[in-house]
Amino acid sequence: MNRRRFISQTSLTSFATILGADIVFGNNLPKGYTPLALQDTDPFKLFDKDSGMSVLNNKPWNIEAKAHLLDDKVTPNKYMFIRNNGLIPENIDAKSWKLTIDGESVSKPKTYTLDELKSKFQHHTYQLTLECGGNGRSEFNPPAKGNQWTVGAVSCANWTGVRLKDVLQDVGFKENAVYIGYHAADIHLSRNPEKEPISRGVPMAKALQDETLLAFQMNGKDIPLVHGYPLRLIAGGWPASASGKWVNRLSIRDKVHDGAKMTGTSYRVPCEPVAPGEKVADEDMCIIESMPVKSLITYPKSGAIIKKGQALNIRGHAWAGELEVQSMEYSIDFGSTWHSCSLQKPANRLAWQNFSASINHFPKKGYYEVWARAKDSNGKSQPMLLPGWNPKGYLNNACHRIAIKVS
Ligand SMILES: Nc1nc2c(c(=O)[nH]1)N[C@H]1C(S)=C(S)[C@@H](COP(=O)(O)O)O[C@H]1N2
Ligand SMILES: [Mo]
Repeated sequence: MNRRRFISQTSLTSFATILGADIVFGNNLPKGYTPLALQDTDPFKLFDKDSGMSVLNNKPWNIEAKAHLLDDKVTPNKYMFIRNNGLIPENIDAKSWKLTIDGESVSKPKTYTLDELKSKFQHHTYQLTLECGGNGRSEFNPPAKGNQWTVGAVSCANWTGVRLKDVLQDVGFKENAVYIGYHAADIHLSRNPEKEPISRGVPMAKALQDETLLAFQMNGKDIPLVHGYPLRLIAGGWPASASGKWVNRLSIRDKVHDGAKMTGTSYRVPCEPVAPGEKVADEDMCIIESMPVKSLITYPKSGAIIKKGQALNIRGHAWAGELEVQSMEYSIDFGSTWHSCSLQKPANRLAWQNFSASINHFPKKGYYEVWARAKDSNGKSQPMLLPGWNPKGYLNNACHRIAIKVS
């Protein structure tokens, strides 16, 4: 090999393939230099997302949907929000990917290759709601630091994988097991390999549910890189931070997992309501478990105009963490009176439910808002406006509202 060539012949060939043209003076490219045309960080192209999505941050990448983009019953990749705490892992090789199960409460640590997981255990597919604990954060006052999610950090895709419980039972664990904690291949923003961007988990009872998966497919295809390829933990109905992407190690713990973002104000809220802005002692903070009841009007888009006498057909989804949604209502008079929507059963436990209504009682021309409100199977409804303030702005499940003009 000519020593004057700064860049390897293989990377030159692969650059040329991606560019669809030969790099004429390619042999002069300095080592480690990526041609400008390949430095494209257009996130929509990079992650195969719809250009209507909103980028909240690019380091790390955080991208959300808008309500009307979430109209599909099963969320396609192009409308799925991205929430990263660190940098996306580089050079993933699914062939050599391994998952190690260890921890204080494992009977004996065990490592599986991805192929072993796929061939040894039965596959299951569930449609599962994943909502970021911080979805809706932008509305809190005093404001909470972090990505200013509006309503679009929620998805409900089909996930295929093996049941975590089948794997945990195959490995074996002690009676004192209380929690599982995930470890993943993503990179801390500081690039310090000793630090993990995030390492969360769930109690054993959640880990052992039928729907808790070690997933390798999303919507029938390999999981897209940004969503956790090649292996992801999925714990539907809980803050999506419990669903570790790029998982390569699971620890069976004899105590509540104490990984990155399990303590302090991360994914924890005051156990009892506090006044907005109040300081909360560490011991008065509780880990978020099942997400609260919530809903989203996905059609029409806010700002729609209809003619007087014309019916307004609305539709959307409702979900309630571990619970089912019992009923769904809408209001056109700022919450003074409510009318029922028709509500479907979920595709399976922990999937969102579709609702619809035909509204034909707008009394006259003018500006209206349609507010939607879901009630869970315990009889708890969404608050009309903001729920309880908390330091990091989690769990805003206020009613979704769209503007309508009758002309
Ligand atoms: N390894 C790893 N897993 C992770 C995260 C992360 O940064 N790294 N973010 C978590 C958070 S906070 C959320 S809301 C979801 C987002 O999943 P998505 O990007 O596939 O929509 O992934 C969770 N799993
Ligand atoms: Mo999140």
